[in-house]
Amino acid sequence: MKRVITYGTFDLLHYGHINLLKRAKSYGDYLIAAISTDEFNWNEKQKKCYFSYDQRKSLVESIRYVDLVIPEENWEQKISDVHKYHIDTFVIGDDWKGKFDFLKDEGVEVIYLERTPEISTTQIKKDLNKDK
Ligand code: C2G
Repeated sequence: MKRVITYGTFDLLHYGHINLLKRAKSYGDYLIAAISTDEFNWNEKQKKCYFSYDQRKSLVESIRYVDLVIPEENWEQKISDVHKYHIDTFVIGDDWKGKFDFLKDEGVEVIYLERTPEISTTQIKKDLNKDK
């Protein structure tokens, strides 16, 4: 069984996220999605989410491509996660290209996938504010 992992905030879940998760799953048989906690988002990514961690978790858990959701609490956990969950492949969007190549030293295949153009949580918020 090939095991894949990916990390993200997944706020205001949209088709760009779904495209990523669908393609990530195609690299194996079991996909883990590590979702950034509210604290990690605020402290490390200065992101204030619309949906709480629990809400984002329940949304991502309902996606057919996702087999398990775990919390992402810090930048460092990726190295322990790939061993703890016996991961073969790490997948993330190419906005992170090169940032996680260190996982190759852990024997993990690292894949950066092209982001879905035009859509982003930030864009959704901007568009909704425009209509006010
Ligand atoms: N994504 C995408 N296309 C978009 C928007 C997002 O492919 N139009 C991908 C991102 O590249 C990422 C995943 O969907 O792989 C989740 O996106 P975000 O929620 O924005 O995740 P991010 O804040 O980049 O967190 O440790 C890694 C970080 O937690 C990644």
